[in-house]
Parts: sequence; structure tokens; C-alpha cells
Amino acid sequence: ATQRHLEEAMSQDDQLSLFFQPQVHARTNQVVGVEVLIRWRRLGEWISPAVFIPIAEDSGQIIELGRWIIDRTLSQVADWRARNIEVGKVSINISAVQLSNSEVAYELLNALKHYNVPSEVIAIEFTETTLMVRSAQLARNLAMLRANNISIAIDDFGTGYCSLSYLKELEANYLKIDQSFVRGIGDIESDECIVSATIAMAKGLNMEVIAEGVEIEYQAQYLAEHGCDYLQGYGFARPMPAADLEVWLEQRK
Ligand code: G
Ligand code: G
Ligand code: MN
Ligand code: NA
Repeated sequence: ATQRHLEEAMSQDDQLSLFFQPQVHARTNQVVGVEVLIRWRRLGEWISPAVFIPIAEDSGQIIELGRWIIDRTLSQVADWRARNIEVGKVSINISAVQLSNSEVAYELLNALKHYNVPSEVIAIEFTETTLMVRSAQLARNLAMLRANNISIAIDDFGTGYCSLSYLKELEANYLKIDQSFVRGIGDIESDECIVSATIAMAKGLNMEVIAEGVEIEYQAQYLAEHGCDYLQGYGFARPMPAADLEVWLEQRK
């Protein structure tokens, strides 16, 4: 995958698509939201976002790609709302580059207006690492998101370098426990310790907790027992296209 291939994909509109992974309430297993995850299929091959997002960040294409993701997401959300399909909170991943070098909050608000979607429906996810360079632009974007009731989620928590004092100051709505810790539940004592301590800390700071990468029943049980609010992972559903998500939601009723 190269910059030029990505350029081509963004202009053609048939290689890139959005997948959605459900998030469920830890105690009731009711669907509370979905995370939006981009997918790229080029010449019959899937290219992982773990590969092409960093390329797009280095080339600056992430700004345009990020706009495309926001526009497509809100278009999809508007369609679901028109058809009375309830998916809950919709979480969009925003790259550090986009948050620190573009008017992403302003653009998101414009898109919400354009598609007539209330801001309360949307959460944005960014990693701890995003917070390392504290630019004025980043601060402006975060302030504008907060002022307009767009939820903020810290992704991959525990794998980056966010100081606890900044975490406190940030007043994020959600903390997402990274899947590397969730994987160790029932197996690695230090991972369980990190998970339970993270949940307790997040609660103390008034954040709700989402566990990622929940694959087996024991993990779900442990997380619920330790006060984790929401669960996400292959144990419930893989990320899937909108049409598949609609079928999945219908079957759970
Ligand atoms: O979906 P998957 O697990 O393959 O994603 C791999 C990585 O790519 C994850 O770190 C995820 O956050 C990131 N990613 C997936 N979709 C998006 C997206 O729409 N925007 C951004 N900025 N990152 C994404
Ligand atoms: O960095 P971020 O948390 O946004 O990345 C989410 C990534 O994790 C997505 O690419 C998604 O496909 C992947 N993912 C989601 N649930 C699971 C899971 O249960 N197990 C594994 N191994 N990966 C998962
Ligand atoms: Mn994420
Ligand atoms: Na994550």
C-alpha cells in the first residue's frame, strides 16, 4: 500500500468502507453503541488500518481520510435514525494528527448539522499518545467537542504515556481498557491487577469503562464483577458492515 494507492482509494469511493463493532452493557448485554472501524479492500486484498493509517498520518492524507470517515459515519447514522434502527452511541476513532492539525471538531459539528444528527449520539476515541503533544489546536478541538456534548473516549488505555494528572484534567467520558490487558484475564495475575485497578481509578474520576477485546465468557464475567460498564470484542461480535449489523441487531431482539 502506498500513498498513491490510498489517494486512488479515497477518490474512487468503492475500496474503502466502514465496519461497525457493537458494544454491550456488561450486566444486561444490551447493545449500547458501536465503534466505527475503517476497512480497505484493494484488488481483492484487505489492507489493515494498522498499516495504512500510519501511512496516511505521515503523508497528511489522514486529514482528508478523517473527513471522509466522519461524513460516511454521519450519513449512515442519519439513515439508521430515519429507519428507527437503534445502535446507541457511535464512536469514531480520530487520529492524533487530525486532532492536533485540523479543525476536526468544527467539521464534525458542521457534519452533524448537515445530517441532522444530535451531537449526543457521537463519541470520539483517541489514544493516550495523542495527548503527548499539547498543541493549542488540540486544546481547541477538545474544548469544542466538550462544549457541544460530544463524548470523549481514551482508547488503548495503559499502553501510552498519559500522565494521571492530565487524565484527571481531561474529564473524558469513557476509558477504554486495551485488549492486551483483557486478554490476560483468567491467566495472568498482573493483567487482572491492572484491569481491576484501572476500573476503580476510572470510576473515581467519574469515567465509564469499556473493555476491548473481550473474547471469552470468563473475561466478560470478571469485567462485570469488577464494575466495568461496557464490553466490546469478538465474544459478542466482530466488526461488520452496516447491513450485517442490522441483521445482527434484529436477531438479538
Ligand atoms: O480495525 P482494526 O483492529 O484492524 O484497527 C487497527 C487499528 O487501526 C486500531 O488501532 C484502530 O484504532 C485503527 N483504526 C481503525 N479504524 C480507524 C478509523 O476509522 N480511524 C482511525 N484514525 N483509526 C482507525
Ligand atoms: O485501537 P482500537 O481499539 O481502535 O482498535 C480496535 C481493533 O481491535 C479493531 O481493529 C478490531 O478489529 C480489533 N478487535 C476488536 N475486538 C477484538 C477482539 O475481541 N479480539 C481481537 N484480537 N481484536 C479485536
Ligand atoms: Mn478504538
Ligand atoms: Na483500543
